Amino acid sequence: MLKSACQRILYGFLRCHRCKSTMVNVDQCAEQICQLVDQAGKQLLEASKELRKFETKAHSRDLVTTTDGAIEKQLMQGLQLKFPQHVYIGEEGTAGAATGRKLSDAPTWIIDPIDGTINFVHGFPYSCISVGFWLNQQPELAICYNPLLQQRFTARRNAGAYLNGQRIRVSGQTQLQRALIMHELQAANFPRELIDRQICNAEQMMLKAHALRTTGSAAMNLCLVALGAADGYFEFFPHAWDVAAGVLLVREAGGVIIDPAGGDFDIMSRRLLATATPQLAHQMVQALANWQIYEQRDDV
Ligand code: LIP
Repeated sequence: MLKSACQRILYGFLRCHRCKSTMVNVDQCAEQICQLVDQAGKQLLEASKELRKFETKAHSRDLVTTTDGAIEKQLMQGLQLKFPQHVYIGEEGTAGAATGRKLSDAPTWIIDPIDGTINFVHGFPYSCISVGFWLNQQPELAICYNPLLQQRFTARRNAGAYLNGQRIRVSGQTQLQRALIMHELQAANFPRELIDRQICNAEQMMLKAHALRTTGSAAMNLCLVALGAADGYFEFFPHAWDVAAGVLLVREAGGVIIDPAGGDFDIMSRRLLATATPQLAHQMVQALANWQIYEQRDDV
């Protein structure tokens, strides 16, 4: 399965605009990350069979397990071996300590070792390893692997999106009143006002759409939109590493990725709207117009 899923995203070299000199062999990048994610998937699967102890980070709902750290380290070391010049940004901070979390034109790996860590801790099968490879501040490669459901989503810019090697497409839904919408509500340690805004947005969508669904993983939500199993997804607060791969999957499956206020998507802004069509995007922007949320950027 790995072979077919990865065969689909191999075909060539690319040049880094800014540092003209850097020729990036994207085939090598695709082959290397596919093998590393395959190994990491086995690690995640093994760890999911044991008691999943956790610690908390910024607040009581911001969980981390030893598996998060181990997988990020394994991916980092495997990539740095082949690509010492590339830039790394990772959730657990193994990556990017030197460069901070600023996105430049340089070849950059944006890694979430386990997206959906709370799900992983509880054994709720919506967690995945998510890696996006960006160049010139644009996504080039994407892989989201959920070994619990044996789902491997891969994409390459201008080469399509795939699930286990099979081409996938968004649903084509153009009407909000007929749409299934993914979203996430976060309590974190937010002030009441931010919680109320999220609830107002959920209420707006609940009143207008077919139904709302939540998985607890931004990456899995984007995979479901790319697969056409959901028609839209909006969230305020996802981090760059939660969405760096999923946004390419949705775009290569024919979907739309914008800012929830209608402007261009900015990966560091912690704001995202993904839809099957521009028409649906327009209706969702209108539905979210009154309760926009602006959180601290990832690169600040
Ligand atoms: C999760 C995101 C999700 C968000 C969760 C959490 P993590 O990432 O994928 O969108 O709502 O609060 O941030 O922490 O499991 O990698």
